[in-house]
Amino acid sequence: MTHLKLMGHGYPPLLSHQIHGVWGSHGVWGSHPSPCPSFTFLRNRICGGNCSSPLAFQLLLHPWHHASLHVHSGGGRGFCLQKNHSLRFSRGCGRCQGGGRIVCKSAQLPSASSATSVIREDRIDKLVDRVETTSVVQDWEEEKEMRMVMKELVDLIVPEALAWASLNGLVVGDKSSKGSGTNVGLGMVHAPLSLFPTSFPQNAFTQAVQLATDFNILIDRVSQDMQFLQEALASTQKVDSFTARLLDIHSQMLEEGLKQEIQLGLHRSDYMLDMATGSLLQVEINTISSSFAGLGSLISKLHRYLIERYGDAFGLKVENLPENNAMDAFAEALALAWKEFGDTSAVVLMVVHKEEGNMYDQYWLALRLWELYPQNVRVIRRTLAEVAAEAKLRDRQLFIGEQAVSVVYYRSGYAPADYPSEAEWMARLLLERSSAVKCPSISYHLAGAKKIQQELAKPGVLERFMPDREVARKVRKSFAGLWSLEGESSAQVIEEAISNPQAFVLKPQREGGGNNIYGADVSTTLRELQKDEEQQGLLAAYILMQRMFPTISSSYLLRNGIWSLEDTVSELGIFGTYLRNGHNVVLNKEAGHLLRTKVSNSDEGGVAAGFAVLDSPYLT
Ligand code: ADP
Ligand code: HGS
Repeated sequence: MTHLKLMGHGYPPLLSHQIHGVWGSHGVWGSHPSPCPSFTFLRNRICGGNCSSPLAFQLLLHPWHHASLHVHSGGGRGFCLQKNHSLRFSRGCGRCQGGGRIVCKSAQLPSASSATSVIREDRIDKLVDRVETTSVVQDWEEEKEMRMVMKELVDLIVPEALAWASLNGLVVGDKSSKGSGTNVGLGMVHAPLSLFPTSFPQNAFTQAVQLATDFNILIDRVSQDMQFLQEALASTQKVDSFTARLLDIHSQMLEEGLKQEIQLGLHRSDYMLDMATGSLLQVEINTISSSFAGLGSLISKLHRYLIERYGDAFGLKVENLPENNAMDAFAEALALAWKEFGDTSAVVLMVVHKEEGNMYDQYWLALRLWELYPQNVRVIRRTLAEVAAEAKLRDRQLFIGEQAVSVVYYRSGYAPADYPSEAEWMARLLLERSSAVKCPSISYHLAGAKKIQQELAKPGVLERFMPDREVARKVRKSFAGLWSLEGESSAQVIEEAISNPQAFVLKPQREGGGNNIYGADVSTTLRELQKDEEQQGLLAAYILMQRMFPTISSSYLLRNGIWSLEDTVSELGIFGTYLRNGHNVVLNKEAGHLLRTKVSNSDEGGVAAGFAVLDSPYLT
């Protein structure tokens, strides 16, 4: 049995069982430790990371599996697996040594665009040639050679990517630069990003996209069932003061009979492709301050630019990149809400944090709102504290100073830290009492709570809001395991979570990242909360969720100008826009997507929180 000399590099075993899954059956690769990242990277590029991709492995498993495999993208370059399992970088059909079977047609090299790019393209050619003409990757030395080449290729492309990001506003505030979160235009750095898109199965992507309008409707219907919201959150309210304050505003609106006729939803439903079940499962739906519709659209554009320019070298094609109109779709929804309100002198109020590292994602929406609509809809930015100081109501019409406001768009107000004093709570109440279109209204905010996600997963509850059986079946299929920790019925799952904590995530009613409990801390916390009656009461502040383990890919992650090749997992976010005025649904759309990629051994996943980077899906 000949082996690839890549063995013994001690890479995490996680990957290998995938390989076992496919190749073990032939006993050819069974006992290998997983291959090195650059091989993983190549394998992912060859068959898009999902080992179930039929073509490549069927060929490998085909009785002639010792015959070589030759796969390459339109650019005529690619990799081929030789009879002796050695890896060979090849360009163009018929140049695969060792009598490989050709499986696809070759294509012309793209013409170089400018002098520097000619040099760059030429340099890339040389690098590819160097691999191609020197030798096959037969041993560790050759593997090092291959890594060197990949490194040089990436080193060449990174400056182009960062130039594009800087020139196209794919930027965030540089945390290391003082004042970058308050002084617009100062202390910017490229957003954390993946250099190349990450493969994502087309069918799972389509499934997520097709759920967007259903979740828009579900949130709207749940938000209108005041009793359901109050009852579902009643026990949480007793032990979670933040949720209690939000519920107080909700019941105050009920008491005062103040109804918000126009409802605007700018949602993002996040999913993971769970490797064990192969299912697309919902992590959560965000109904407040869903971020990265702006920068998410730009990372898709950056990847399209890089693939148009360098895709051939990596066997990547722009056809595999889905369009992403999130930025303009959010601007459209805000403009339509502004129009529905019907006061052309009014502005959109964006409620923001005092310090905001992600302000450019927000400014992009404001800019598109101005550029895309002849009425030149203006956006003003205020913190909740500034609203407390400047806002007033005249017959429920909201004014900031003398400026009438028609739409209130929250990019803060979703965490306890956003309400450091009563003033911020008074400001939230005033805004809720106003006639302005709130995004979200207090009922939309509560409908996005994790406790509601868990309650909807209970048998028959979702179906109450989604009577169409087919739609309910489709939505429920995306639900992961979700459990309440209250009452007798929770005893068994709590036991299970204590004995097998790795398989669960404990979630409080919080948003914004960094709040969940994972791994051994799940059992520690649950044991703590079971200590005595008083502690047990606190269980109502949490929900328990099945832990998902997404498919592992490998990506070039770029932070602060430095790249690293990592084993990664990704989370797909699908944006949804929804606008209803009374009984008239003005807008109900899927509004683009966001892929966030993090190193595979990270529990948390936020970009702003520093765990993940912006990415885009490469549909396979
Ligand atoms: P938040 O509202 O604070 O962002 P989330 O529920 O989205 O909370 O969780 C934050 C991150 O934690 C997610 O982006 C994801 O990376 C990870 N995560 C959350 N739930 C799960 C889960 N069930 N399985 C695996 N990872 C999870
Ligand atoms: C903003 N800084 C969210 N929003 O979308 N989290 C990530 O951009 O306005 O970092 O990965 C604020 C939540 C994913 C973002 C951040 C939903 C924010 O955290 C707003 S509540």
